[in-house]
Amino acid sequence: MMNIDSYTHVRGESVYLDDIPLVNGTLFASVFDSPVAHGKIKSLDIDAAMKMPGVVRIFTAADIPGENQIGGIIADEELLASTHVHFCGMPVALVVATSDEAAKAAVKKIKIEIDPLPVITDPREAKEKNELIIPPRTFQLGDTTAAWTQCDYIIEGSTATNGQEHLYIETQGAYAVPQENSAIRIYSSTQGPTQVQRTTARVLNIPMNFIEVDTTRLGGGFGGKEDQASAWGAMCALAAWHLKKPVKYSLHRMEDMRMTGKRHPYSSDFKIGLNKDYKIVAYEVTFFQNAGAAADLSPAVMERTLFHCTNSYFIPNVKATAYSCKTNLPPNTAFRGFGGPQGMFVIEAAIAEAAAALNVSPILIQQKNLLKTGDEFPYGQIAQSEANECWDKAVNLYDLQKLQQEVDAYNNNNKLSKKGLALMPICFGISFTKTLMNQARALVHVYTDGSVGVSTAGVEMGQGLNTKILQVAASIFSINPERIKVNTTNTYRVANTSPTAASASSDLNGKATEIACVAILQRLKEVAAEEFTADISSIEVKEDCVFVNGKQTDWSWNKLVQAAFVKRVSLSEHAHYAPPGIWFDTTKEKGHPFTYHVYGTAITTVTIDCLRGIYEVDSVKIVHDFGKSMNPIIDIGQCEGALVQGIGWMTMEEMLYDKEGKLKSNALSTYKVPDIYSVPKEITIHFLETEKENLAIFRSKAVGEPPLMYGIGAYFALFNAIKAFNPAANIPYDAPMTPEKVLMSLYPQTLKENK
Ligand code: MTE
Ligand code: LUZ
Ligand code: MOS
Repeated sequence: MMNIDSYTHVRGESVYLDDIPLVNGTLFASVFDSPVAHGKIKSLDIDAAMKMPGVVRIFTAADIPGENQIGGIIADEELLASTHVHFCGMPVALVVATSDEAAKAAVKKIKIEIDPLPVITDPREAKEKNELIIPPRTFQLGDTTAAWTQCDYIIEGSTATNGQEHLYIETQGAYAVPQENSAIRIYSSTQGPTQVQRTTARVLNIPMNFIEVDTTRLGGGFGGKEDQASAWGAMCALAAWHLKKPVKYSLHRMEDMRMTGKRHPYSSDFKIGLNKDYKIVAYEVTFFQNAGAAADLSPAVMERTLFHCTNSYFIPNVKATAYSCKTNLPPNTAFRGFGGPQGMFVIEAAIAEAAAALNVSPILIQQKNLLKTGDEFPYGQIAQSEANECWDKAVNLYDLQKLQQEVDAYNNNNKLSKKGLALMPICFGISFTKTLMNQARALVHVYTDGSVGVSTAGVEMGQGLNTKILQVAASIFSINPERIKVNTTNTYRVANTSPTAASASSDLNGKATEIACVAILQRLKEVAAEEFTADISSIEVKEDCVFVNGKQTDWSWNKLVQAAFVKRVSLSEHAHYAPPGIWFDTTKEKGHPFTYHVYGTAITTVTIDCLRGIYEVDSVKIVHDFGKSMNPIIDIGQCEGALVQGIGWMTMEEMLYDKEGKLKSNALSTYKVPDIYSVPKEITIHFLETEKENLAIFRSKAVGEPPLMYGIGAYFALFNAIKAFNPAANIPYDAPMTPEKVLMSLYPQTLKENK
């Protein structure tokens, strides 16, 4: 089935936050944010701003009736700064005016005096000064200390991966509309409607049942709206509550880039030990996560880094420690992969460094250490591994030997242009690592004309969730998909929802939808059984008709639904799903946190221009474990999109804060993302269809995040191309590998001498 949103998308009719028709009298908000990364507020002067045309009111921390607090995991983040600012871009005041332009103009007139305090931007410096968000955590398997003596080779090194701007096409925003009895409806561009509801209730000190959050769809979230959409919802609600008027705030791109957190930069140290057979015997790694100025989701992101620190390899002795370091940057947050990619980069760098030291191909070390079914992850879960299947399929299907020969031949024949090739296996755990978050609900109504309405906890953000939900309902009822409508995500219809995240929303919400539809279908079958005086087991509903003992009757779906209604049988169901069998004990750092894992392998080939340092990705050839894909068109789209987003993070997206904590890459003129010219010339995706245990919905597997990590392959393919030009190159493991860095690695001596 084609994505059900494509029709309105191509006609420009899809509704995003900024397309919602405005209620008469709507006011517009804009934030005044801190120009300084750390300091004590001496004075805030809003007099000139208040006198600007169209300004209605300016809100500060003093106007908050409830708690001035938006921290989810830890209560450490104010909605509006009261006495101190902790990062450049921290909201201080909220201007409300009769137009967006008037609000923006007034923001410029606000004056603030701040006594500066020391600014930290580097996570290692934060760790030295004991500025930590939470105490460090360590995952351990075997005994690394004893294992070093069994190693024939021991290699150490350091790595860094930079942050990444989400760059959802639709910026953050919210629209709060007052209702009777002081209730508030908030339209929000959020992945977590319940999070917006909960945060607003806390800020306004009103109960959650007075706050309705409604989300039609997002123009992208990528994790950036998992937690960080709440602030704008709460601000609009704060103003609407005081003024009894609708208030809207849709951020401008530069406001969004300046004020919101991004993917966490990491700085890491590794030590890897191998034996003569190239088996990895021991691995120690320390992660320094740059959390920014408040916890946000950093503790959970840090945890997933630890979970994925060995990628798809089995290593018998592992010790992985992570520090969540508090710096004066905007609080960093969820971003597709959620700390997993950062952990995987380090083990891949360790393997590359070991391969260079031992003068063998990294491919040999990767292949020899792939996870097998029955192997234990450092956190105690036993692997059901598809790693070898994906790897072998990729090597054979795409003829790795021939690809490598082509690269070598090209490099022998070309002096100023070199090719590089790298393999990137992935392994990603599916489930929120916090077990309680793995729950979802669906509300299904069959109307008396036979049409069906479905509401779930899931948010459509371009990933095709609504199409998959519709497929579930159409398949269980066996009716024409056109009879079904998937409705907006709304906290009055489905309550206490987890954010749409962790790639698990089709699994969880699809399953809840299935359970609701099966329950309704069962009641409908009972009605048919009575009508045809047949046993319920002989009744089938297929293709809009009722069948008895395999024979079609003259009862259509519509007739069945009407008969049920006349008999006063419920045509509605609210269902709950929580995946069984998952748990984690943080006191032991062991458990079975993931329902299952997703595997895959990518072969990436690149060409670098050795005069200019610029490069192209020639091809990425993937074998990916989709389970039994519910929707191959959507899943290919997810795979391609995630891959390109991963390549962007690894190669060109260069986020830059200066020493004062000011974002320099603050617009699309200074922050480069992949465009049509920089995507791989070829992307081939082979479906490894596995029909194993049904752990998700209809034997499919989650697809949203895992393919992002194939992008890491582009970094190492570039690395290998540089080595082909300059075998002595000492390339730092410092992503992204921008053309500047490629050039520096090609000619380190010459460039130094010319400086
Ligand atoms: N695809 C599009 N087009 N837009 C998005 O914002 N977010 C990604 C992924 N794919 C995203 C996307 C992220 S971060 C996640 S966690 C999953 O979609 C969430 O949706 P799912 O659980 O339905 O896969
Ligand atoms: N969000 C979250 C996530 O809260 N917990 C997770 O484990 C997770 N994983 C991936 C993406 N978002
Ligand atoms: Mo995705 S980072 O789980 O929103």
